[in-house]
Amino acid sequence: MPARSARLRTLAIAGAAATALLFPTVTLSGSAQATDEPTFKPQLIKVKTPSRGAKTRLQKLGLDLTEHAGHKYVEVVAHSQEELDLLTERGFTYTVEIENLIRRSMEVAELNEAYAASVDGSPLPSGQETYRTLKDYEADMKALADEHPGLVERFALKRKTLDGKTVHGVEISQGVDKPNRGEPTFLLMGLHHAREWPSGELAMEFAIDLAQSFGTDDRITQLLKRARVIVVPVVNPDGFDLSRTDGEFVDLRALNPNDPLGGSTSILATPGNAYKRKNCRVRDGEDTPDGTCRAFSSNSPGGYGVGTDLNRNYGGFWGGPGASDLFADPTYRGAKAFSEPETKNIKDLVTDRQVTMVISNHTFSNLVLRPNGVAPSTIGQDGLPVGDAPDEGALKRLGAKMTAQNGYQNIHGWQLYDTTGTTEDYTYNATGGFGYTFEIGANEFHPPYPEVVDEYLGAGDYEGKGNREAYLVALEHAVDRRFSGVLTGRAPKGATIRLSKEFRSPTWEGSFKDGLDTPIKVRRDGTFSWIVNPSTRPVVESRTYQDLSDEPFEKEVIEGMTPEPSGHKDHEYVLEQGADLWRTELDWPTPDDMDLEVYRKNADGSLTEVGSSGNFVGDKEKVEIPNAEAGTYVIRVINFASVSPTYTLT
Ligand code: 0X9
Ligand code: ZN
Repeated sequence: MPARSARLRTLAIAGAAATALLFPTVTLSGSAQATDEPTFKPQLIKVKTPSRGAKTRLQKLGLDLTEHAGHKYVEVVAHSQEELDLLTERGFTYTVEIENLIRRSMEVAELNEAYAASVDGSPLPSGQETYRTLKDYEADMKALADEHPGLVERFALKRKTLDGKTVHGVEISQGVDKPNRGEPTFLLMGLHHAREWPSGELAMEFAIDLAQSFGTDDRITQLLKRARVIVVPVVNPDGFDLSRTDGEFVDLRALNPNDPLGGSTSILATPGNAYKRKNCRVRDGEDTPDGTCRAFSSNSPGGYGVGTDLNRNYGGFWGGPGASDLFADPTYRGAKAFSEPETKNIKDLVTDRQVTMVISNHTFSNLVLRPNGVAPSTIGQDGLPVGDAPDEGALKRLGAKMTAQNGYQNIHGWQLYDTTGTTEDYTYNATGGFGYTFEIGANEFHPPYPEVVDEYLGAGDYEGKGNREAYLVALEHAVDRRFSGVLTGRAPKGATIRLSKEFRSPTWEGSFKDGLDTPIKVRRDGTFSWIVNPSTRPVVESRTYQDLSDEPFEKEVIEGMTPEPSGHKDHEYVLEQGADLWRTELDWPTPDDMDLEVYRKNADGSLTEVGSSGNFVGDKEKVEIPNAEAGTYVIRVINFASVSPTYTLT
């Protein structure tokens, strides 16, 4: 495949009407350089969050959180001065990591150009030298299928995007053009989030790699005889196209043949969508004329306000913690579960075949994340702590096998912050097929391209391994019979039989009609052998906790005086004996917001957080600690935004 190089874009638009549509907030000026850049440039900042509770409070501010977070911080994209002011007002402190993300995008584009000029093809399977555009992905998928008939097929997903684009994927398997005869599927996806460019690159490279290696590499050949691999490199083409092409500089001289600038040059950074995250939903329940997403996105800071967060729109516990119901928020969950065509597309893929392994690529923070999306102590729909996934042990072991290849951290999704409605929380709970999020890369949403090369092939201690090997481990899992069932039998030759199942999938507060329906073709010898996911879905598997009684064996009530807004009050509490379940409830008379955190007091006086509850405004707080040990604890009451003078701890 031909290698390409990045070029700073010159926009050629005929006529002033187009100008007004594209840049409604920009005033032109005749100065020589960059004076028309929007005054506030998006920044990457590192916000201090000393506890999990602080993280939850930060999450409630509706800011654009990244997955780059440690025990004591979360990195955030700040899109306006108001957001920085809000942080300070709420008592958060931060340091600036990247001061001007638009300028950084420019630097990255220049570095990519320099890299492309310095190499004659990268060591990637395709030789790719810089980030693909949407057009490049389309061309590469088509070329791959054309070059490998019978091994690679390009297909269109069922629903077009809101902007009228067709989403494509490639399916790779020996005899891919023949009907499925019971092979399991590994689904690899990229670019749910528009700005996370490496997530699509690595998916596309893996597809190319598999096709090239079939017939020469024995391990890959064997795997492609037993499994089907589906790669959807760009799940969100509307968002990605904007992010990839609208974050650069525009040469204004091209806008008007009469040259309103009196012959001077003006280079302008567009408000830009380079850091757009979501899809192109403009208003719930409404479609917009095809091709207009760009115009609607240009009047929101950094383009991030518009859209639904596809990674909060899946059905799995949709509408719960870590997802917002406010349209302008970065984690807007959408009007209902699967309200967006892009998430429905993926749902269709996992419900009409046996997908035994899922990886959804994102950037960044070098993580392999496994279900669940919310902490085990979170109280679920049935009033019990959600606990760990029933397959926690096996999910963790497979995570470790993959992180041994890419050097990432192997952790739960919830360990950084809570999420609901994410891809793998739905696919795992609906099918039992294991699912992971990969957060690729160390520091940026779309770093200089050589880092993409390293992330795929591995570098340093992981040279020769990297995500290429991690994906192969995933593909091996997809065909591992210890994790699937096998249905065998006889049926009329060439007949199609179906495995169907109807059920309801839980959202956070209800459920929706759901089901799986896999067709399979009987072999010419009249037999079938069909690899399938477990018949019991994880979501209905028995709970870890059993309720023996509604009444606690001991109960205590503490009244307290509310601290100042943003302040907190600590209650030292001695738990005299261990308890199967220790529940602390915080109540107050007004409909506003307090939060609750529980710490264990260590021998040296330091505190370790063991539970927290930071519900949205109006909801009261509850922390449940399963298997609580006797000892000294600190119960912390935080006034997030409450006017009540008193509170009650039970
Ligand atoms: O928040 C997300 O959707 C993902 N991170 S990103 O920075 N790429 O947006 C993580 C989703 C799964 N992870 C968690 N449950 N934390
Ligand atoms: Zn993401």
